[in-house]
Amino acid sequence: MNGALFPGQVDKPILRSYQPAQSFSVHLQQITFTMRLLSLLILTLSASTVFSQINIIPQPVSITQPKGSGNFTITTSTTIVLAGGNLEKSAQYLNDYLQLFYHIKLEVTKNNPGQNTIVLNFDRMDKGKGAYGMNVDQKGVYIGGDNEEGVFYGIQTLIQLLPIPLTQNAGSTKLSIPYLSITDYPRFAYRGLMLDAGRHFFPVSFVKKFIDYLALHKMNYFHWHLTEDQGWRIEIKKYPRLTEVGAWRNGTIIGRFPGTGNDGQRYGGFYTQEDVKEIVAYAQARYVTIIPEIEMPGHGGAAIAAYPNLSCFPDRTTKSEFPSNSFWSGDTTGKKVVQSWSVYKDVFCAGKEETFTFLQDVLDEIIPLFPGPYIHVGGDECPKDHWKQCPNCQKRMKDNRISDERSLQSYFVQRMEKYINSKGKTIIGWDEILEGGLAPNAVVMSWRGEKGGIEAAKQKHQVIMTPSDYVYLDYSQLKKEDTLTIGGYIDLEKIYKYEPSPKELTAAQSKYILGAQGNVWSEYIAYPATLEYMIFPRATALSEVVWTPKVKKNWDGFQKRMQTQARRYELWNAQYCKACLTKSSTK
Ligand code: TNX
Repeated sequence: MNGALFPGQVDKPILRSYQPAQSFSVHLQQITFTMRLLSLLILTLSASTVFSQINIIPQPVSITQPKGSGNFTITTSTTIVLAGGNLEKSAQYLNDYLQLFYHIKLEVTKNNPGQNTIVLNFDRMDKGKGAYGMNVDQKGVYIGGDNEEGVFYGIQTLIQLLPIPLTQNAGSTKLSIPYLSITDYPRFAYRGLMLDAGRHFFPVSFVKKFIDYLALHKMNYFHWHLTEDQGWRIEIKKYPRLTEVGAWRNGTIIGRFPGTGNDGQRYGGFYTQEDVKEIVAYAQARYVTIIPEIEMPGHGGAAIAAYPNLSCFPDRTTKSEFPSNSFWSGDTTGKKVVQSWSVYKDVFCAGKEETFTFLQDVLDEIIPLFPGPYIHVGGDECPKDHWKQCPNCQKRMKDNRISDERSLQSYFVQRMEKYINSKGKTIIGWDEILEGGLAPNAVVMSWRGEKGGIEAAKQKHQVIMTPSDYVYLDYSQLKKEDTLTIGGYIDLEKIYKYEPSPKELTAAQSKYILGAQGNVWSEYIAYPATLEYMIFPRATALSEVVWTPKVKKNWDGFQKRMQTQARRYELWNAQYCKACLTKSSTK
């Protein structure tokens, strides 16, 4: 990582929330000034003492503190001891964090000097991936992971036990950690966030930051939505037009759909395969698995703009599919990358062999790039209008005795699943893939409520819960939101209280619930700063939903710990919704 934690970070003061109060007279100005001096003094004094309390998010399974408290202090002479193998990357992560935010670097060694150490080791716990134990006493810090992930999560907990400096230049912060013992492991194996890079493109540096945000919350899956009607975002060498043409649109609607105009700005971007390799390695060092999503059969408009034959009707213009009063910029002849939001009828043709050849070729380049077990094939929001009119699709149905277009979608997904399985990977699809019959090994992402997830679990399919009413991070988080969003309303309490394991399932069936994920759709999120604002603090609440045992969750306790977490956001220089942290009926 070599100082790359939060790439692109600029070294500026983090106390952006403490803006000077407005003063109306000289007298008032003086009072304000004195008060600011005083509060600065209090804040400075408290920097080295008060904020070393235990405010860990997600809340660990168990924390105990010995009678007669004490503190261990990390100094420049503290060493990180690698007592187990393959832990260099975790030690490096800790060192990078210490260096970036506390300006100290510790020696990493395999010899244990016996004291003033941070020991990284393995201890059998039989609590699955990510389990760890931790002990802080006069000798130092001991982290025993059941596995590598566990050690990494122990380090995340250690990071959260450090006092939080008030500025990023706080090399003088005393790194005292209270004596304690922690046993901890995740409730769910799947703890994820999805980033939509299709509607808006996010640069490599921010994708890395997003992965850091996952890691800092002990989350382990990054679902990367890479293709959309509004942009194709990954280089495919065999089909260069995907990024030459498909990664760019001539404009974007202004305001909420259907918009008030078009900004007329050419917009786009894509990740090269080299970028992807770099991001995958970055994620691996943080025990984050990336799930690439290549959308099919719907949401393929950008690919169709690049290769019109993928459409049932290559000669129909893209614009002709939209209402005549929709806002477009630039040339509107032929197929075009879409400039507006919503669902769009020009989907991949299910009748042509060419479509399957294309998608298999794309997957042939995608699969070797991503070492994780899953490929997401989308499957959502695929209007069947074209398939109903298309002679090729109708012939396909007749030849294969497919009764309706919904079943044709099943044929499509099952065929692609077979191909992906033959390459050793498992598919994930949005819950629409249940319609017309589920592909045999598919994992279902339940987004239209929990119904699809419940049904899939009953059919013994694995499920990731991501219901739009609870975990859509593109929805508003304040009643009076002054940021343009897609609408909806999910406040911090609602997401915190989300329960991913539905009561409709028996204990045996609920084993199929792998976990949950927050989705960041980016129609109305064009910039990293807006994206941070939308995910924080809600992603922090979600981390506790997926990690902490149900009985340990506590809304009041969480809100208290959030006060410290907000200071961590400040430390990281991350945007967040400040108003979401105050109890107020006017929200
Ligand atoms: C539904 S969730 C979609 C996305 C939109 C999102 C907006 C899902 C599988 N499809 O295409 O961006 O709503 O909230």
